[in-house]
Amino acid sequence: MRTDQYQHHDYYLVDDLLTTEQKLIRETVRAWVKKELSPIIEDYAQRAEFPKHIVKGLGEIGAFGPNIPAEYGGGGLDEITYGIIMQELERCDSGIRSTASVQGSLVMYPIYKYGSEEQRKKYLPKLAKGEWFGCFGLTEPNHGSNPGGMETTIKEEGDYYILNGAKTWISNAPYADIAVVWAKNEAGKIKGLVVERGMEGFTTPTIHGKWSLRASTTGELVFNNVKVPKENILPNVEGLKGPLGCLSSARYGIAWGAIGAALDCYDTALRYAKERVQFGKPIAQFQLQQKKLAEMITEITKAQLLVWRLGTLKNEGKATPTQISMAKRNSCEIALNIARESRQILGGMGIVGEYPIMRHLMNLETVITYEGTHDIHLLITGHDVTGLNAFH
Ligand code: TGC
Ligand code: FAD
Repeated sequence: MRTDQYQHHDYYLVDDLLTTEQKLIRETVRAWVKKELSPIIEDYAQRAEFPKHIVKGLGEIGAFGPNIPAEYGGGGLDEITYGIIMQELERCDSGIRSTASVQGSLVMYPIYKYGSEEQRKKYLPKLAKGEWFGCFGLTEPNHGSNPGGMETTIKEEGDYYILNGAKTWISNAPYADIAVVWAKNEAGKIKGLVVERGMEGFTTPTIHGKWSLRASTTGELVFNNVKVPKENILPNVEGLKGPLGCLSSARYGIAWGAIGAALDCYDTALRYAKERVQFGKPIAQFQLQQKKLAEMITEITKAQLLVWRLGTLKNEGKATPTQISMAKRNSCEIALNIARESRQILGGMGIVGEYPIMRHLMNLETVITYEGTHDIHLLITGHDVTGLNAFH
């Protein structure tokens, strides 16, 4: 069992830009992570098992829907606080942040934003507490980066929609009580609906054999003539902007979160480099290792400032999806580079579970892929700055 020795790194005093409440919440989440998660996460990841029992705890610390209004069970907090919570969770493990991102941004957010008042009251408070667990089905076997091509359909039949098709690579699917699913209606328009476990013809097979995000569970959603009551359709959105709007919220959380993984790698590598002696000196005294560490903290600092600014824009309702894409892409890139460099600083010890670096490194290969691949976010920025669309 590993002792979590993490110490805070804030080279440019970004903390001065945070409120007292934001800092307090960060301390609370960090203390919870150190007590409840850090001691167990490596074992769960090694066994490729999701620590299901932590779902309730995540609900208790307010990790599910912190930016959803309190009247629906959310935290009623601002967007920077949301980002901070995601960062603290991902400092421990990207899969744990993923669990919270999906529940908050991809399940609660669409129900809050696009759902009826009845749907909000039925689902949100239970999801916020972690009594119900949700997943988000957009990606399909033939449509990943291009979700607009989806083949999953709904057909009206009396008081029901008949749902057919399949989603894949779905985080939380094997344990989810409900799934927010995106499907095309008879007019070819994309609609969102809430599918509940137990509905006939709905199954959630697990995807096995992942070398990444091993402490998070991933599966498929298979719909074989599933009768979904009409009241389960999300009435207030139509088209691809529905799921993409949810992604904007989740991508924002990842932009903060991935910096958490980077911080944990940097912190580990810095401590190790000061303690590990070769050629009669701590390796931190060698210029090559100092270059690595100095570049890491520089990139972390730039990313911290970028997401803080993005958070203030989001609080003012001014953050654009393209700004969010830039920050998600940047945080994933710097985090993955920092994980790779940190692993090298630890030499052979960099590959064992006694240190968190290899786990972060493997996790970040997913984080740089889901919620839009690295290429896709670059093309979104390219489209924005040139006005020319590379996709169509
Ligand atoms: P395009 O024509 O550009 O857009 C269609 C409509 O959507 C609007 N829109 C957005 N709205 C809100 N937020 C965004 N980020 C938006 N991006 C686009 C857009 O304005 C338009 O609206 P309207 O009113 O004109 O209809 O769509 P396109 O078909 O050309 O696709 C463009 C592209 C490539 C950018 C998009 O499809 C994309 O982002 N692809 C990547 C797919 C992706 O990110 N999948 C993620 C699946 S979920 C997941 O990975 C969860 S992992 C969770 C975890 O475990 O943490
Ligand atoms: P593809 O779209 O097939 O892309 C393959 C390669 O082609 C990539 O390098 C991509 O960048 C490149 N490419 C594609 N189009 C272009 C282009 N126009 N120009 C240049 N290059 C291009 N999805 C959900 O809906 N819900 C979830 O909860 C969820 N959780 C996930 C959990 C995990 C562990 C993983 C790995 C994925 C998850 N996903 C989820 C799916 C994820 O969003 C997709 O994997 C991702 O969007 C990429 O789709 P794809 O894997 O089909 O790759």
